Amino acid sequence: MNKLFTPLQLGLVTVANRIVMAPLTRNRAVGQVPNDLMVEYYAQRADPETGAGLIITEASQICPMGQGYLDTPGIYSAEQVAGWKKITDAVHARGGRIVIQMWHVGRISHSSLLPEGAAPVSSTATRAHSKTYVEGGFSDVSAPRALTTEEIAGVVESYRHAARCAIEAGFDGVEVHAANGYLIEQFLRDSINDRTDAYGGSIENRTRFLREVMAAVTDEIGASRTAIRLSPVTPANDAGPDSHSQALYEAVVRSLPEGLMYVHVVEGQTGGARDFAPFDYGALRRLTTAPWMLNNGYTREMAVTAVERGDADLVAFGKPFIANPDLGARLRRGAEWNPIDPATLYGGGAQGYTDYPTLA
Ligand code: 8OZ
Repeated sequence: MNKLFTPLQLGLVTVANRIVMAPLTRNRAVGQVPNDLMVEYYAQRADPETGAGLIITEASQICPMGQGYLDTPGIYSAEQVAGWKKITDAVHARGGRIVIQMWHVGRISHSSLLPEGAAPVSSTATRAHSKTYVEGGFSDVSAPRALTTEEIAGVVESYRHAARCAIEAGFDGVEVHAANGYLIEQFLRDSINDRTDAYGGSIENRTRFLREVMAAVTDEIGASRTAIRLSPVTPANDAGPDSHSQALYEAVVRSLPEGLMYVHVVEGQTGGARDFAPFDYGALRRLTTAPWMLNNGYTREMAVTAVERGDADLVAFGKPFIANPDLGARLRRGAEWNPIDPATLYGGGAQGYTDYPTLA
């Protein structure tokens, strides 16, 4: 059989195949709490025979200051844990596996979304040239303030708390979102991080925040239930290129705790050109023994080849899973994929969310 459709051990759990539903922001969590419509959406994609071997949830803020867009879910309160529990139960009842993506947006936010209209926090006080989605539509992001050295430990503790909440909610693990120009990447890249304390300057210093987050999360729930997502060259959310991308991300991967559930890498520009900037992803991979997940614009043929050749252990599909709840069945049969409706990606209700057709 084609290796894409064969099982794999990921930490404490076995996934039935190598097909992963990528994290996808959908903005249906009104009040930041997962709801029944979201249960249906995830359940539709959970059966590994027809859907994904592993689902990664949409990015979910670890604390109120971690939110950057309207109606994204959180993973820090009892009410949110209860909402997510319905989703993990529904996925597990269908034989699926699910991890939650833990997110702090940093400077990619707007004061109207934050407690008491606060300014977003970041590694820097420089505003990003980026937009976010707030009540009433798109808006420029707000000017951030730089976290003080003393405050950083509190943010790390928010990651720890969110990881504990995720396990209480029944998730099989967590994926730390260290990609796409959000808080962790705002610390990693010298194009953004302008600090002069122990969290800025050298690669050793710029990776410190991520190392502390990974240490706290793995201490709380174990490395076998902890994963990470990286995007070494993406320009998403005004993340300019680091002056030494290859060296930076090799240092990142070298610094990761032993025995992670998996490492997830976005190749190129998130949702765009795979060859956006030169980068040796194979060299990154050789630095870890963790299962290796690749993402960005994979076709069936590319995914089959990547797993067959061993370039990847798992392949994550984003937009195809939005438009095709039965993407797994379509991949098995070599069937066509439904096209995506861009108008219903962010916000709204069931339309363009739970009503995409499956094969007869
Ligand atoms: C699209 C819209 C809003 C957020 C990411 C969490 O890029 C996101 C995101 C994507 O990682």
